[in-house]
Amino acid sequence: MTDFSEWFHNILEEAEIIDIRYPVKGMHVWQPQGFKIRKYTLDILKKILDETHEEVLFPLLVPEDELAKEAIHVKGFEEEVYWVTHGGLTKLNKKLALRPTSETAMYPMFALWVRSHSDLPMKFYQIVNTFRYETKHTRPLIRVREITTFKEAHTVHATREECEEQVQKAIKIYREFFDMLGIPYSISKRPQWDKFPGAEYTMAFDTILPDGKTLQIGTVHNLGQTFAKTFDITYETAEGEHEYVYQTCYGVSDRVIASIIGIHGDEKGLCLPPAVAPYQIVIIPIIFKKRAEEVLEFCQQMTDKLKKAGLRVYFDGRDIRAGKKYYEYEMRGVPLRMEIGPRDIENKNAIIFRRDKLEKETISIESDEFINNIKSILENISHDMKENAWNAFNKHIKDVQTIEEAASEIEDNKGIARFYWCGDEACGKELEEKVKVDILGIQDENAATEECINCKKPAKCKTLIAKTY
Ligand code: PR8
Repeated sequence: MTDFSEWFHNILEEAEIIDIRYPVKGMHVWQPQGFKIRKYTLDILKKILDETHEEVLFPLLVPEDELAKEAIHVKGFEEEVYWVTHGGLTKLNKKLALRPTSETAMYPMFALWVRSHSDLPMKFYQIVNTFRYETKHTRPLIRVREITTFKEAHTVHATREECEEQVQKAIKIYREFFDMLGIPYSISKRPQWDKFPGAEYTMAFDTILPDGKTLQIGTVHNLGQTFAKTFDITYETAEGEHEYVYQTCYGVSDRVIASIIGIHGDEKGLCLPPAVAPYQIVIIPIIFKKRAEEVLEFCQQMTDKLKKAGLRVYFDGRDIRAGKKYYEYEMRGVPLRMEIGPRDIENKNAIIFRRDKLEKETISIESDEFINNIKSILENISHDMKENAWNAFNKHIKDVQTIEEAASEIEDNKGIARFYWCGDEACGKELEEKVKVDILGIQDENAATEECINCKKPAKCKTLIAKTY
């Protein structure tokens, strides 16, 4: 695709994902097709989280004094907060913030909930909208001012070790989630100057969109005891002592949907993983003048059978050219199309078309065994889409030895360059300036025998750099 940004805008409109004409900058309307993709995506995440977390729902409004309590946190968000100052015509005594994220809404309550060591760990999540007055260029689903699909998890632990373990568990959860969507990612520790405000450190998932820019699609923050001390969240130990808790939080947003669309899509439009496709199969009758009724009836029976087997199926019996329907469902990214005409009914066959490979094959529908065949084809589609996306991603990550090589890797090969670095902030910022990129983060911290690509001092780690959204 030549111009990703243009392609992305067009497909959001044509496939009726979201309508960006809503008259507030950075805020958009989910349309039925988009809403379904969003729903199935969230269902996957909720299923994983529900095994170990409990879902809650906190208010949208945060009192000014609570928001202001954690100094580093509030500093990080001060330019992004929307304020409610009036109730009708009455000026409020205390301004209320629209949550930019929910630490300061939740943690005063956690202080009330956590009593003894036996209450811990606590693991909660909520799926809500959050508001950030982003000053950087807004983009639908990618950088929005109302994040409509903010999944935030917050956990509370008795010890530093457990908290550290939770960071690893959260990384595993997101790995599983992104793997089910076939979205490739790199995981790295953000440099100190780019961590979440108030965190000890931040682990981030980044993917690469087709224009070569990376998109942060999820973050896991180790909050240590920073917020516990600010909000006085303590527990009583078995020995009767009062100790501060340790905390983590982690989140993903609408960007996950942007990635599904951007990473799997192609010139023909969307290509949706079966797990989140509003319809996994569309059935198209091939109608000639004769036997039209019979074909329509057969297609309806086929639809009912597949639906009964738990698949999401749509039967398009509209009286328009089949070719027009093909075009539409290819653009909408339906993973499988099934074409059935009079001759197929006679031969007990159907033609199926895979959206990901754009290939047709004939399958037998003689016995109900064919339903398992269809299910395994859908599984193959998920598998192949994931593999395809990872192959493309891996081609765009290169280990480099010099700054020139890093620059040309990012300019020409459009992706991520990886090299040894000293870990020093001044050197890192100089590097970002020289290559006109951002440091994504660090990986593989044993680099004692190597030297920094920039200042030539002993290296401490490998770092990833890229142009970012
Ligand atoms: C937290 N607190 O808030 P985070 N538009 C779309 N997606 C966005 C935007 C935006 N304007 N800003 C951030 N994201 C922690 C963890 C509770 C949960 C996405 O963390 O500020 C990014 O993918 O890092 C980011 O990784 C995620 O939200 C969480 O936001």
